[in-house]
Amino acid sequence: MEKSDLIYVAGHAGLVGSAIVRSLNQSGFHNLLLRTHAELDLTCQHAVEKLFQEYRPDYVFLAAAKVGGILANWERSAEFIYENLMIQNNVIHQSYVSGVKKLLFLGSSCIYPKFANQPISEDELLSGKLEPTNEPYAIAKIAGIKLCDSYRRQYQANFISAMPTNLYGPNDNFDLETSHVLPALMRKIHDAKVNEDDTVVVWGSGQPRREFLYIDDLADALLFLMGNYSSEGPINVGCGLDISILELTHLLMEVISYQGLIEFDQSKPDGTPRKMLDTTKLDKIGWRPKVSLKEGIELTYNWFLDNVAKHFGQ
Ligand code: GFB
Repeated sequence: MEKSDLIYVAGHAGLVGSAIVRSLNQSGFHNLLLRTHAELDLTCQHAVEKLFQEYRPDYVFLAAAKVGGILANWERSAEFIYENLMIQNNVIHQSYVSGVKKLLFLGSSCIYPKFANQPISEDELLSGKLEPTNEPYAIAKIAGIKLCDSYRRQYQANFISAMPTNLYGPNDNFDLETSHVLPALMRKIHDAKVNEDDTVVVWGSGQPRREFLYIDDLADALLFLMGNYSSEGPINVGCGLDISILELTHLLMEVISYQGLIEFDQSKPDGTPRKMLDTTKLDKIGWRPKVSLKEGIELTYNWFLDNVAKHFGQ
């Protein structure tokens, strides 16, 4: 990418998109095309066609998506499959029509089978049944990978697909119903501390294991891939370590300085027992994460205190 190139960051206001914009700005890229959800409905084919015809961006980071934690995926699966299919079909097709030099599509680790061999290699894709709680979302993301690969094969479009592990960091979603586990537990433990509650509720058994990548590490990896990777098929982006939800809860309690009891709400689903990514493919081309989980949680909690807790008057 040249500094003069026009770079469209679809979904720039979200957790991933805002980190990509930070990383681009820090790397000296300021010629950015940004549209909020209110300004542009990416599920509308004509609106997306109009944007690409008018601006003809050189590079596209497709970070816009309908995302959420295990409960949101389970309860609103029609929205998750419909909106994600529409967004990616519109942006990927118009990128081809308008001659975008390169597009990076963002998927998720939930595209892999529930009981994939661990750590999960890219070769496990479509080798088994998906986790039911997020199957519709996963199928939409798999369709996005196949769309990119098909445009690469039939039209020689330079479209790549990155599969990040569970992400967290500044600008995350802290809503207790729709968020992912790390921001949800951060908020719950903070609230328990402020309200002097004796217990904090953790969904499920606490036994599932998850891998967590700090969002600025992900953004750094995406800029690296945009500059150094150009092949068919997904490429995993992770940190190579996973932790049980119970261990995560204890780590969060340590950072937030809260000593209380943990209550497990077994009426909530555990989801996939484990989904740590094999990052050999990415290691081989020379990228490694920099931020440890404890350091990332400390950075995120400081952001939370300045931007979310204050908002709730805490
Ligand atoms: O992060 P999470 O919502 O989604 O849940 P997944 C991870 C694990 O944390 C599950 C447990 O076992 C949850 O039961 N958990 C414990 C909690 N307490 C909580 C809580 O208060 N809130 C939440 N949300 N979880 C997502 C997919 O799966 O992974 C998405 O649904 C996406 O589509 C994302 O792929 C990366 O990690 O299970």
